Amino acid sequence: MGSIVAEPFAFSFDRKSIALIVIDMQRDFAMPGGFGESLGNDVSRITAIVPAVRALIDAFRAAGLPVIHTMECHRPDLSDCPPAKLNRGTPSLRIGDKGPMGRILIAGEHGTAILDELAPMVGEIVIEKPGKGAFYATPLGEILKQMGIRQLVFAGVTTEVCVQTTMREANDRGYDCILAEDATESYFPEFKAATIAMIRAQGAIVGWTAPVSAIAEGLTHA
Ligand code: TIU
Repeated sequence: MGSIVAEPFAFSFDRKSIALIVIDMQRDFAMPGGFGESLGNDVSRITAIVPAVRALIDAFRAAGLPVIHTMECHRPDLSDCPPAKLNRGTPSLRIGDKGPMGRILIAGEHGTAILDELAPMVGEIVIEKPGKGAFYATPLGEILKQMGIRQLVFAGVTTEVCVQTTMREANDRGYDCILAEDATESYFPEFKAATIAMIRAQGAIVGWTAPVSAIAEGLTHA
């Protein structure tokens, strides 16, 4: 068994049953002209965590442990995008509209792809998801069962939207979840801080949190 120095207390894991899930590190959330900016956000906060996310991915790859990537995206005909999502608010560009990086949040478009620095390696699982949570309308649950995964390390964006939603989905499905504090980011620093606090409150009611360095250290000794 391995152990990671974490809050609110040590996170125990078995190296045979732990995986990393990197949530939605896509151009659409990190680059000007994408979905994140269309919603009025400053996307430069997201690119700042790329080195930390890369360090965490490298630690899993070096340990020979699974790395799973997710992408929030929709089919070109938008048949998997409910009107409630498509028509929400007053973005400068809606899902499916043509932007400078291609159609917003559409599978296969340049802007929808994962950032080059964090691109999946051949053989790593990539989950395309139409919702904020990665379990909803995807094969993720079945894939994790087949792999025998019981503990999940989370990184990616945004902390309070797709990361937190997926952690809560996973927690309810019986996974022990830990969030890499410096490998996740929000457009709103106060939302990131609140999410980290609420995840680990009440004796890890949703899960644990720890910096990338502590997670990498735990993997090395497992
Ligand atoms: N807008 C926002 O904060 N996030 C999303 O729309 N998707 C993800 O978090 N990936």
